[in-house]
Amino acid sequence: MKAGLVGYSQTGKTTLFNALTGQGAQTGAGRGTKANLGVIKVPDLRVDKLSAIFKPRRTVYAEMTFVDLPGPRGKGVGLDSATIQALRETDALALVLRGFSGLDGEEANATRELADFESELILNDQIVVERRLEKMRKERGHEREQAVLEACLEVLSAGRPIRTMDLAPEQEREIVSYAFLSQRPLLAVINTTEQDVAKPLAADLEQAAKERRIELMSVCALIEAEIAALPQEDQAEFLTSMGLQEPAAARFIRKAYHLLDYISFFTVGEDEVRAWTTRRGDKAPRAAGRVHSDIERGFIRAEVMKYDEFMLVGSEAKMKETGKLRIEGKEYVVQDGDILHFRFNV
Ligand SMILES: Nc1nc2c(ncn2[C@@H]2O[C@H](COP(=O)(O)OP(=O)(O)OP(=O)(O)O)[C@@H](O)[C@H]2O)c(=O)[nH]1
Ligand SMILES: [Mg+2]
Repeated sequence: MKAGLVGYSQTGKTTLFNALTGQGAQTGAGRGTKANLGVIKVPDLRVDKLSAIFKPRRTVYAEMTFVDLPGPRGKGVGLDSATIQALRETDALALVLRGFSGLDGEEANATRELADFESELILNDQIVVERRLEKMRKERGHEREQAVLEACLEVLSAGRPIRTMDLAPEQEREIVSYAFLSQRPLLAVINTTEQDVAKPLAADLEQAAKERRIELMSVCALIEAEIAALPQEDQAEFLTSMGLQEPAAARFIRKAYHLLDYISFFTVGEDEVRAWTTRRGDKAPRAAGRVHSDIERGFIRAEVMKYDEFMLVGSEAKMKETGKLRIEGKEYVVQDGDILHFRFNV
């Protein structure tokens, strides 16, 4: 999965990116026109616990890719075509909003920034839809697609994102190839000052986010970058001293996961304990395909153990004895926390 860190210039995207990827407190990279790419491990206590039981040669966490994209310099400047292309290649967007006074002393106004940035996304989509409809109205044979696009245009013209439309799955399919920007799941990250990080968010911001179906969280990127730069042993102590439960990276990833309907399943053994990412609702063969396409093609069945049940008894043998190791077929819908073993034949 790939999440784009977007937002206006000097809002702290690169600082946050460095914190998330553990590159420490350094800014500058990702500035200007260059995009930064980073992969982070998804922290998961369940992986640690399984690893403690199996003592495998390798422990592998799920991964998430971030792209740190340079933002427009201000309202009205617009997103350049390279950035738009990069946005289209992401699964979800994390929009970084400035919650601290700017260098020139300009006060933070996250609510306005949020509205402005969404307008950019909406405008881009509107242009795409209008161009397409102009052609379609002269042709025939695209009636279903045209109907969905007309509905989109109405919403976009009213300044609302496509995200807020309740499209049926068959309508979604008609427009999936457009990869509309205002349809992307969006997590707004308010980059606050050290003083404000524990404070509740402003009511108008909460309201604006709700109307747009946007999730909110606040972080202090500077603190997070400092934490990330500390040696592992000191991180917990520092967090406690700041009154924080865990680094923002963990919260951020959980939010992003939730937002995207991603879940984790595990494969275990003496060789490797590993977490994998799949979409909520995926059936066993699709999940198997995340591990290897051969396993999806040759899928026969999956042996399933529930993480919680497994932790209670502590071994595969006991799971079998108590009848808790289940054999599931092609129609099984994988659940978050499933420990899976695939049987396949190629
Ligand atoms: N006061 C304060 N300054 C911050 C915070 N986060 C970032 N900054 C500062 O804001 C400036 C810009 O940070 P960057 O992370 O480079 O911002 P950016 O969004 O990547 O900027 P562009 O790449 O130009 O789009 C740097 O001087 C940071 O030190 C914060 O939480 N509080
Ligand atoms: Mg940057």
